Amino acid sequence: MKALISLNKRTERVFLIGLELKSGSGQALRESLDELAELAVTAGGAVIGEGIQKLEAPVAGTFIGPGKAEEFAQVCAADHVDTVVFDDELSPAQTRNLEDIFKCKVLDRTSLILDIFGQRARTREGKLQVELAQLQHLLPRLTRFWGHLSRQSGGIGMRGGEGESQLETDRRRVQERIEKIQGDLETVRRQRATQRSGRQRNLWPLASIVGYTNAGKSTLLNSLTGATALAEDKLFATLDPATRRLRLPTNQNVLLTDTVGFIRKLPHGLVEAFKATLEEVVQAELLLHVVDVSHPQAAEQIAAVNAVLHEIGYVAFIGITPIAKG
Ligand SMILES: Nc1nc2c(ncn2[C@@H]2O[C@H](COP(=O)(O)OP(=O)(O)OP(=O)(O)O)[C@@H](O)[C@H]2O)c(=O)[nH]1
Ligand SMILES: [Mg+2]
Repeated sequence: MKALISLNKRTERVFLIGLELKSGSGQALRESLDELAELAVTAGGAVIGEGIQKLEAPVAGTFIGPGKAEEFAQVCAADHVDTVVFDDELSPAQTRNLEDIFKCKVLDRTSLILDIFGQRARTREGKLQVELAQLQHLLPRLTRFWGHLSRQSGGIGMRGGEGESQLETDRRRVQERIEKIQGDLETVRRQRATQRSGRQRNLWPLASIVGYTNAGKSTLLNSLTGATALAEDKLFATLDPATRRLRLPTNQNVLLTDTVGFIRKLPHGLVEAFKATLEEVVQAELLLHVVDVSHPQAAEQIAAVNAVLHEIGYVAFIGITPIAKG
C-alpha cells in the first residue's frame, strides 16, 4: 500500500548546488549543504545528488560557471531531477538563466525556507507574515512567470499562502496585496502592544525561549509548563508563538513564550515579516537560549541566533548562558 501511494505521488527529486569561494572554507560549505539537504527533505523532497564548484567569486549571469552549470545539468537530466536548489540567494536573472540551462525548476535557499514556512503557517497572523515574505521575494521575479517552464505548477517553492494564484496576477496587484498585508500586520502589532500592556498591568514578567531551529525549545516549554506544544525532530516545527504561565517555586508567575526557531542565512525578508512576532522576544525581561550541545555545529548555531537577535533589535544578548539540551 505504501509503495502504491509513493508511486501515485512521486517525491520531488532534488539536486543541491553549492559554491565554495576561495575565501571560504570547505568545512563551512559542507555544513551548509548538509543543512540545505535537511531543508529540502523538510519541504518534501528527496535529495538525489549535489554539486560543488570552487571559484574566486560568483559569476554574474549564472552564479556558478556556465560550463559547470551545463555539466551539472547533464547529471540532473540523467537522474530525472525535478528541482535544483542553490545554497545561496540567486538574483532573478541568475535564476532565469539557470532554468534555461537546467530545463527544470531552480530555487535558492531563501525560496526553500519560504516554502517550508508556507507549509507550516497555521494562524492568520502566521499566514499573513509568510505571504508577505513570499510576495516580496516574488515581486522582482514577476516578469517571467515561469512561462519558459511550461507552467509546471506546484511543488516545492511554488505553494503556500496565496503564492500560486499570485503568480497569475500582475505586479500592481501584488504590490497592492503587499500593502494590504502590511496594514493587517500593523493592526496585529497594535493588538500585541495592547496585550502586552495588559500583561504588564498584571506585573507578570515575560521570559522568551529562543534558539536554533530543532534545538528543543518547544520541549522545554512543555516540560516547564505542562503545555502540549508540538515538539518534533523537524526544522521549523513551531511557527506561531505560544505563551504559557509558569509558576515558579517562589509562587511568582512568569509568562513563558516559545517561538519560531532561527537558522543560518535566514532570509532578511522573512525576519522583516516576522518582526511583529519576534517583538515578543525583544520585549522579554529574560531570554532562555536553548542550544543542542550534541549538535556538531552548536557554536555556529549560537552565533546565528545572536545575529538574528541583533537584526531584530535585541542588543543586550551578550552574556546569555546557553541552556543545554541534555
Ligand atoms: N535527547 C534529547 N532530545 C531532545 C531534548 N529536547 C528536545 N529533544 C528532541 O529534539 C527534537 C526537537 O525538539 P523541539 O522541542 O521540537 O525543538 P524546537 O527548538 O521547538 O524546534 P522548532 O520548533 O522546529 O524550531 C524533538 O525530536 C525532541 O524530542 C533533550 O533534552 N534531549
Ligand atoms: Mg518548536
